[in-house]
Amino acid sequence: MTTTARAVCAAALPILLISTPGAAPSQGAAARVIEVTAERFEFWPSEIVVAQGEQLELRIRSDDTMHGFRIVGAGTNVLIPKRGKGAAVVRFTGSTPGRYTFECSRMCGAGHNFMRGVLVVRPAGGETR
Ligand SMILES: [Cu+2]
Repeated sequence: MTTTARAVCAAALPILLISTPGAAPSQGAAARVIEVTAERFEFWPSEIVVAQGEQLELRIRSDDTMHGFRIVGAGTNVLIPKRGKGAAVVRFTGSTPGRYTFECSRMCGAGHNFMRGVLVVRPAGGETR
């Protein structure tokens, strides 16, 4: 089965800038893909951890109705089609370490305001080797 609707948002974020640090110019600069499920009233996983400079591609699907996915303060806001109608794809590079809240941006019911999670950008070189 393939996705029917695919909203691709190559997010240009003030906080999570799309930038490739002048290293690895290899063609294999593939983003790490994380499948995210949205359903009343939560995202799973609700915590997404990315290393600073790492490229990430979130493929967000709904398990029920339409939802939204917004990264607070970052300008990212996409619509997640309802179950079976495909995924919303958000790509970005975590350029600035920190914790960023993401939340549902489309009213989906009584628990809408609690539908959120956190995106953690870990500083590079913090705990390697
Ligand atoms: Cu909602």
